[in-house]
Amino acid sequence: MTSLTQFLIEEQRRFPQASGDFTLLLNDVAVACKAISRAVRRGGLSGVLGSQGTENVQGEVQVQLDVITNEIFVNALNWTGRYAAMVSEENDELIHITDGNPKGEYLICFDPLDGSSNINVNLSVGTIFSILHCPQGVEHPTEQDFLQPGTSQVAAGFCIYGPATVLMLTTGNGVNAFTLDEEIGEFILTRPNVRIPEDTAEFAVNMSNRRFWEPPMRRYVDECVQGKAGGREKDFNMRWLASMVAEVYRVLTRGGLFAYPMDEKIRDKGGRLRLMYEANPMAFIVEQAGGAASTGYERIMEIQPGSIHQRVPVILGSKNEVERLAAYHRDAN
Ligand code: AFP
Repeated sequence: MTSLTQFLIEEQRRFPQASGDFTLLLNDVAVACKAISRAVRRGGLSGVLGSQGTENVQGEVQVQLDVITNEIFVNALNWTGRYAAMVSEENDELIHITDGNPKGEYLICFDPLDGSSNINVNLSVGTIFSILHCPQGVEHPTEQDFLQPGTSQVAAGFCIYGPATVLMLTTGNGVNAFTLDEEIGEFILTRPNVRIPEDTAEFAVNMSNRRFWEPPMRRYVDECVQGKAGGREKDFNMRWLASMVAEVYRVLTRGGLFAYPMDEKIRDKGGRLRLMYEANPMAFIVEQAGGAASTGYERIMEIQPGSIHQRVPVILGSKNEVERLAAYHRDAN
């Protein structure tokens, strides 16, 4: 039985010069996820499943647990001295480290409760995080210091609050999954070296948006729906959970293609999913597990961000299907 703590310390031993700060910051994130897991599981008992009655920077109505989990995550990291600043889906501006607290050399972007519109119907939700280096010599980070492409991430992960609470983590050396043993309060390594099958017969997309999609997306999904009758070599299955963490966890378990593509309703916003704390961390994990992650037109992790809440189209999962769909976009161009 390997705990997350043991795993991280053994990883750290591979880098003799390591200060231990990186190991500790990942442990801090894990503690925050444990606290969020408890808050989510007790949501109904604490009477906080309803709407907060406010909107976040995305113009989306916040549920109470959006705000509660955001506070948990910020408070769990603010004191540690490992971060120079934070970006949250729930905060318009950067979150600066409280005066008097030491600052560190890392930046973190996170969505404290992705899929929160599912919370009151008791479906899986999760926390997504992405960790970057703060540029050398920057004492007071600005938004500009966060605008690094996904290839600059030093770690990324998500914690899914489903039948089990599972932390999926990459530090650039593959992907490993840790299941929370609530009786001892430890994340235990349950899925070392997670890999995504290169082929799949399962796609996940919100079909109600079909009429708004670009032609390559419509072509790809129509072919999947028609299956062997439409020229594909197999029939396909479909899923849509409206919770990215749950979709990506399934893709990391049995393969698949997940897409929230560009559509005419959201073109002016740039897409639905946020680059810095949804698309980039998920792309890092998926690529590290042998999958692919694209906007349809370019590799997500090579996008140069323009703002901390920038949105992008997302197509990710089994490599051969993502590449087929990307080829349809190139053909259309
Ligand atoms: P919420 O966090 O507002 O529930 O949005 C979740 C999400 O960003 C992503 O996790 C889902 O894949 C996607 O939205 C679902 O979008 P639709 O509700 O349009 O299907």
